[in-house]
Amino acid sequence: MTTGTTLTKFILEMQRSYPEAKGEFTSLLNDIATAAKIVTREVRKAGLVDILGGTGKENVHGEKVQKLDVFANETFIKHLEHTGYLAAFASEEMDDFCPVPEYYPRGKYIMVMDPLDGSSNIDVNISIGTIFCIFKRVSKGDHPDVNDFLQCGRNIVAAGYVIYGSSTMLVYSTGQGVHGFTLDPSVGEFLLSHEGIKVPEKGKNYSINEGNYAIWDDWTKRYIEKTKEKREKSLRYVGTLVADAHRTLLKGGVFLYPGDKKNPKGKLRLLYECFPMAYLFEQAGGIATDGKMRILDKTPSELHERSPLIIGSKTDVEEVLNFIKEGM
Ligand code: P6P
Repeated sequence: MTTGTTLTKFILEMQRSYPEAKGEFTSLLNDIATAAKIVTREVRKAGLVDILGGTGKENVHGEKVQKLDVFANETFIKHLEHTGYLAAFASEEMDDFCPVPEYYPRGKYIMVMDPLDGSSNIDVNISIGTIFCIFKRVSKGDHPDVNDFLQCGRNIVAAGYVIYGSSTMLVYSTGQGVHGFTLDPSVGEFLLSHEGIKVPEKGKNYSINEGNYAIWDDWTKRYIEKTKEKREKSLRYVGTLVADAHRTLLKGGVFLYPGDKKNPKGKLRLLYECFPMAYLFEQAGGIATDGKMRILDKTPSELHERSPLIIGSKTDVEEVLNFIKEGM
């Protein structure tokens, strides 16, 4: 399809070419896009209004909650709960899952999200993002339950992210490849800019927080030392998963947030950070692993479970897996 096609037109065209694709995602993705435009408006003026700084509260992970986190969480829920396609939400910003209010129709999907990933970077004007993925409910009847969220990654039906960077982009997949749309603020529309994204077979960057060197497992130290010796890759690390993943998706290479001696499960959350990125990287021909198993083969035992994450180009991630095997 031609660059510049609107998100709505693209989804409808895709629906026609994939008879099994139904209209549900058209409405959902359009409402996600609307919420993303509203969050963009606040992010773009974050330095000017009293939306910076913390709320003084902490989220379930003991991390200070920035006001924009709360705003983003509320905005996405408000624009999606009425659609009749979703039955419940889970979010980094909410301790428990949140059913759609009973005065709205509860649909057959549930959505998990990190409404504002990288929020510690807001105050210094570094890219931040929203990450989401969608599952079909497994519970029957009116009331969704936690098992709707504790599903294997293979059950994901759609995933994506919004990156609030030099431009705002929506990148998503519903199982028919990965497609990127860039917000044109002059018309207020997301326009097709990256159709059929494929992760390059190999890339020139590695991405990891080297500040954790002292607590890395031996294999991580050996891999990074070898990578530095070979001088074939440059270190790029933003500290916002969406930004580091987006660069890796487009340019190739490898992003690692591995487990370490202090946190064997790593820092990132399986449900709304690792799963969506794993779904997208696999749809784009890349690999997503926790170092021992495919991320999408995992099943969380609780909403905010953490997991090591290694995503990127096939050749580059396979090289990492070889270092892990040698260390066994
Ligand atoms: P560190 C942001 O807080 C986040 O959850 C991810 O977006 C990012 O990849 C990671 O944490 C950065 O963690 O320990 O390198 O600051």
